[in-house]
Amino acid sequence: MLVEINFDGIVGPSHNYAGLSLGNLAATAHAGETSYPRAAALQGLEKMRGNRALGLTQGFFLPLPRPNHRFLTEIAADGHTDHALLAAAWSASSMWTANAATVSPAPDTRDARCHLTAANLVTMPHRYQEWPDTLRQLQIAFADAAHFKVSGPVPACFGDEGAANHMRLCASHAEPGLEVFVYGRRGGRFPARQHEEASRIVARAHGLDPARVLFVEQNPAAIEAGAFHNDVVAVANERVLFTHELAFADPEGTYAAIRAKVPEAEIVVVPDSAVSLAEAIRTYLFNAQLLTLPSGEMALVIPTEAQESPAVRGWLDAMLAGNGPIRRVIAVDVKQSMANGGGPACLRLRVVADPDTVDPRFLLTDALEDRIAGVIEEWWPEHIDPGELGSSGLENDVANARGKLLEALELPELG
Ligand code: SUG
Repeated sequence: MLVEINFDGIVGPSHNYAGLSLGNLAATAHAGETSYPRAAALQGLEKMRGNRALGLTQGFFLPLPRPNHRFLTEIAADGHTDHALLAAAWSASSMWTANAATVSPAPDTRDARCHLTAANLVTMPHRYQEWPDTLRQLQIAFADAAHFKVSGPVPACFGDEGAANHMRLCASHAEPGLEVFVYGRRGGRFPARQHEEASRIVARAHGLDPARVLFVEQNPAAIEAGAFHNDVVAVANERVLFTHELAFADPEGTYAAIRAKVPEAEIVVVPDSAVSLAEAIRTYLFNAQLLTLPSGEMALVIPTEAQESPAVRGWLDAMLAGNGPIRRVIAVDVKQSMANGGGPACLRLRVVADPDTVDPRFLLTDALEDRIAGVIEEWWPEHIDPGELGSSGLENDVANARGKLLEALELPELG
């Protein structure tokens, strides 16, 4: 039985605000602030708990080893190394698993397996170093080769940021879908992190039917306004696309192409006059989880920042009063992640699969929820000042905390 499983990244014990992502306005605005890794990880866990309580299958990925000694060796780090580069080796950025890989479920692929291609994340040094450890984790979680094909990244000359720039529209998760790859045009003020070439390579490698694939250009104005990934301004689930009016370079052409291929598509467009692009990006209204509940109804899991915005709240209230496809709105507190530009949707990778084919050590249960919470409460640093990055005391605490989690989850292979 194929269902959508959300794999959230457990926020790592080195979570900090180093201001590393140019073009990600929240991350650069909070550079240098004190972070709270324990609170951050518990907020993430609470979101997972909430989604499980809705009756949904929930998975998770573990934080990667930090500081990353492989990277420190590669850059020949020494006592004079630039602090930002050093901080890159400490980043807990793998928590945003929407950037871990691009996923094409079995109904869409030529060999009828679910394909996952690890994202190379080459645009940002702190993210580029994620993929080897991410790939290892994907290979363990999805080791069942009859059902999954896990692949390494596309060549590093093309930037690929994974599922954050990929949407799937379909009548229901288990049926063939239209896969929409959204890329940015290079040359603007901020980097276009998803390159068209990378998207096309992934689509070919996954064996997608060219008739059920679209390549869509992101609106350069959206990147300029801080939408460094398309999932900051649009999200899709089954037959519904929920998008800001200014998300795509050619919105009408994009909607028409989607409707031509998925006749049942319902496109919910939020006009700029109701919620400006700046407000959408500040509040992360679109970085929501759009979920199909067991009842068949759709719910939108938004960050509290969106809930608290009068413009967003007004628009959502009107939407709920109407008879559109999204019937519930649920607000979650992921403020620690939000301050680095990561909302509810950044924190999860969607995989349509039969849960029985996934390594059960990556699937959340009541017992595992308690076990993970116990480890976080006991071992995750309460706070980190960016100046502490590089200290051996913090290094021991971070490595020890992660080690305790691997032990608790019986995943020694990731050590
Ligand atoms: O890649 N922030 C992440 C946020 C990723 C959000 N993911 C999605 N939109 N799917 C990024 O920009 C900030 C880290 C720092 O500055 O310390 C950071 O990496």
